[in-house]
Amino acid sequence: MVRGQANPHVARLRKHIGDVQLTTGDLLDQGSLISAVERVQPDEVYNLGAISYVPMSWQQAELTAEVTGMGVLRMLEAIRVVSGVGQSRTPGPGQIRFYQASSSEMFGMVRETPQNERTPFHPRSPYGVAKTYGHYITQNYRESYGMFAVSGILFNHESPRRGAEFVTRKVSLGVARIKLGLASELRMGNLEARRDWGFAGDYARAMRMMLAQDAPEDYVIGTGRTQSVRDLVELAFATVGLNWRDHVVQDPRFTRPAEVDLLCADPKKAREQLGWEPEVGFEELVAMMVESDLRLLSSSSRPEDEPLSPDHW
Ligand code: F7E
Repeated sequence: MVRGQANPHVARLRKHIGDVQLTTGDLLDQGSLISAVERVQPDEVYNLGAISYVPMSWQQAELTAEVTGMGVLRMLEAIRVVSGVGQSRTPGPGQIRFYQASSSEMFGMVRETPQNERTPFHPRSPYGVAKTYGHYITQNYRESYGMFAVSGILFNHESPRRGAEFVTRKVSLGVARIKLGLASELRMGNLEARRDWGFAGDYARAMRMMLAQDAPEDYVIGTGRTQSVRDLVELAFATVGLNWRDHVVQDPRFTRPAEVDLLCADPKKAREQLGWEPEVGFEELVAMMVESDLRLLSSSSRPEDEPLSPDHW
C-alpha cells in the first residue's frame, strides 16, 4: 500500500519488487483503508507502516502517535468492518490474518535481560509509546473479536536497503565513503548503546511463519546476541582495514533526549514454536552492508533516490 500523490518511494519499490501490485491508502485516513481492504480482499495484512526513526518521534510526537499508534487501530477497524466482524459475529475460517510490526523499543528501560514475550514494557520515546499502543490494540482486537491478529516484537533488523539515518547504514555508508576517499570522518552519537542486530530477510521470514500458525500468538524475534554501537563501528572499519579511532568523532547532535541502553532478545518461543532461526550473523551482516555501499558509491549508475548523506533525516 502506498500513500500520497506522486510518492517518490514508488520508483524505489518498483526497482526491488517490480511485479508487486501497489494499491493506495493512508494510515491517517480510515475510509481509504476500508476501500483498500475491500478492493484487494487480502488473505493476510502486514502492517509495517510507521514513522520509524526514533529521534524524529520527539520532533513530530503527535504525528508519530497518529501514524505509528492510531494507524494500527484504523487498519484493524478496516479489516473488522470489511469482514463484517462485531460483538455479535466472530470471524469464521478463511478470515483475514493481520500482522502488526511491534518493536523492541517497547521494552525501553529494560526490566530484565534478555527480553521475552512476558517482559514488561517501559518505552523511552514517543515512537516506543506509539508502538506499545499498537501492540495492545492488536491483542485487544484478538481478544474482543476473535480476529487472527498477531504482534511480532522485532528487534533491530538491518540490510543494505536500510535508510541512511539508522545507525547500521549510517556506519556502512560512512565507512565506504572514507575508504573511497570521499570523506575523512564519521560523526556519531552514543557509542555505548547496545542492540540485538539481525538481518531483515531472516525477520521477514519470521513474520510469514507467525501468520501461518494455527493460532494467533505474539513472538519476540531477535538473535539473542547484543553488541554496542562501538562494536559496530570497530567491526565495520576493520572490514576495510581501517581503524575506527582515526575517523569516528562523537557529536552531541546525535544523542537522544532519553536512550534505550540495552536490548537483547530471548527468541526461545519463536525457535520452539515456529522453528525459526536467524541465518545471518552480525559479522556477516556488517560485511554485507559495507560491501554493498562500497559497490554503490563506486558505481557510476548511482540510483538518484538512494540517500547518500549519512547526516540526512
Ligand atoms: O539506533 C545509537 C542510538 O536509529 C540504534 C528502528 O528500526 O530499531 C530501530 O530503532 C542505536 C541507538 O535504531 C547514532 O542512540 C549512536 O541507541 O539505528 P537506530 P533504533 O533507535 O534502535 C527498532 C527495533 C525500531 O523499531 C525502530 O523503528 O544507535 N546511535 N550514534 C545512533 N543512531 C543513529 N541513528 N545515528 C547515530 O549517529
